[in-house]
Amino acid sequence: MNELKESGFDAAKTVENGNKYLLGNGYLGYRGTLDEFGASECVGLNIAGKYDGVKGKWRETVNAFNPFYMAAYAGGIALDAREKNVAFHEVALDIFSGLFKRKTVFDVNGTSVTLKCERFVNMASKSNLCSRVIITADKDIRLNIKAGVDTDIWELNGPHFKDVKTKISGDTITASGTTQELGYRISVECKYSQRIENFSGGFGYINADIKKGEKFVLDRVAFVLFGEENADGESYDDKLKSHLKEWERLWSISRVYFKDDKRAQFALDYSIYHLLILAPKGEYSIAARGLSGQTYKGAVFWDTEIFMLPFFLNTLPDCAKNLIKYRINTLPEAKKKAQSYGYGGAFYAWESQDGYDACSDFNVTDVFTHRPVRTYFKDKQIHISADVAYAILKYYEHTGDDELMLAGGLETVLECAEFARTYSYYNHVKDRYELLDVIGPDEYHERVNNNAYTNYIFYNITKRGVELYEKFKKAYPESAVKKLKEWVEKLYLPKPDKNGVIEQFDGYFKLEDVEVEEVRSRLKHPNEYWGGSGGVATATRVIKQADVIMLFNLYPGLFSKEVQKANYEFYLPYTEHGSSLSHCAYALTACRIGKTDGAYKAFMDSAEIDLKGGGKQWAGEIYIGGTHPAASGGAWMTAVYGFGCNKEKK
Ligand code: IFM
Repeated sequence: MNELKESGFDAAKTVENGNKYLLGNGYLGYRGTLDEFGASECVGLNIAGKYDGVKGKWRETVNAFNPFYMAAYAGGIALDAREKNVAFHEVALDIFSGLFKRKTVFDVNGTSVTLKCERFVNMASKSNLCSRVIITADKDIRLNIKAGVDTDIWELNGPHFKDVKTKISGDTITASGTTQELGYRISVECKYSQRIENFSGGFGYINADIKKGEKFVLDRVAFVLFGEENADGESYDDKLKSHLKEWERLWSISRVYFKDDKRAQFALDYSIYHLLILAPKGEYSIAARGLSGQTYKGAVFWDTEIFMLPFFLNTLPDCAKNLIKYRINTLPEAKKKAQSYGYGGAFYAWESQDGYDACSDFNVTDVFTHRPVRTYFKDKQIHISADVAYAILKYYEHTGDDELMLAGGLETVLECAEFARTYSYYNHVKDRYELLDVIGPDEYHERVNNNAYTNYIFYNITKRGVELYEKFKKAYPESAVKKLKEWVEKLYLPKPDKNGVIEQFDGYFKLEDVEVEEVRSRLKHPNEYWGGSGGVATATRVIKQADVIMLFNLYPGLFSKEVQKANYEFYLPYTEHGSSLSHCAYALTACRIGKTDGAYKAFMDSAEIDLKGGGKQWAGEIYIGGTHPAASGGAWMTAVYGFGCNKEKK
């Protein structure tokens, strides 16, 4: 199956389909919305890594002006999928060629009018996106089209543009604006294949009489440009050709095959599609909600290093290098963050916007009181630094890129280790270092001591960093390495108990022993936040996402199968999978311990999340919807490292 397809129009699916039918080229993302839609239907042209903050609101990535707005009328009647005169409506996404297609047939007072649209974000370019509209009718009819660059854009924390100006020059409409905070001058330019009349405020009109059976074609070739950048003069067909060629190349190196399982094959292909449309075209990284909009502030989380990087390492190593360089380039900010808390080394941003930590002290709003809730993700989710170091080491393991290690790679690893060393507490009684007051991957339990994931990952990245120092003998002061060596030997690693279970953090076993559904039944509001100081899960064993289980995926060789099995069986009933990162973590572990059914189910939950419009949409009153590229990356890892590498059956 090449296409994702859906017939009939359902207004309730507008937001979900915007995500599901998303187009992208690693730099620009265009949501799967219809030509006649505007800001209220969440039309979005999201730009990777271009941030702006409006005073008093969260800083987020910028959505550019929409070049493809169009309101068409035939015989004076609107060609709008929301109207009653729709005889047929279908949208499709061809994931092998990155083409969005739409076909709507209207009954215009007895005349059948067909509106077709094809759209792509040019994979062979950074700044280009194109649309072709074809209108036909079974009787002669008059067309009036209002089209232009819509400057009224969907924004979560905007408006981001000031000094918005629109102009027309020949067949090209341009809208430009300057971002409020950082002063980027962004222009959206759109070249029309039809004459535009009566231009005003970004829109113009195209009038045409079409004969029965004749095609009216409108091509639009658009660019998102910064400062002095220029558009080129290529046609829609030229652009389509290079776009398709690039998609062919990408699939030739990235497809993974399932034998005799069409549903799993499509889910995996769709996951790979979502990773490919995010492959960075420069030294920037991937946001947690990809290019589907401004959710999570367009910020980069550990999702990229731990869940997406493996795909890029194995398919597009240059993109993997870009992801790694993004972290090396933002080392100065990570050092500043560590210093600001009184620590040494590098404490990476929990929600990175070019290194700046966009994570708010109040990242959730309470649904009952409507008050911001103090969350400690930014201050205490210290494993982010270990995740970054882990990714650099993984990259090195795959590529043997000594140059990158010498150009900041090893320094970054050691700075991350140094941060943990300075963060740690020496327990005199037990003669060991402990990592106290942290948050592990399970965000429902804040400010805990000795989270197993955190301690183990810091231990391992430090050990490896120190070993590599012996090889390179450069890039870091020897005295600091000596301290790290001594420290890591005494870093406490929670061991499996008599049942083989590793306690997620000190005291976890003493929490109320109830499972997910019991805790869910205690909710008083569907969007209530489960964690933090007063959440329903806080005093219980119920966890948001894979935590100890995630550790096994990073270091499968460190733990016996029996231990992995014991923990899988223990933690699964307590795991809410409230994060899209969770299913794949269980899927991977399930593969290693021969839980074939569990692995398959968890794989599908991960791979189909955006096909089904799954995942939580709200954290308290904060909208967190969008695509879930970490789940796509996790699905890919499960297929390759899980199903592909584990032969053992249940
Ligand atoms: O990084 C994740 C985190 O682990 C759970 N909350 C959502 C973040 C972004 O996906």
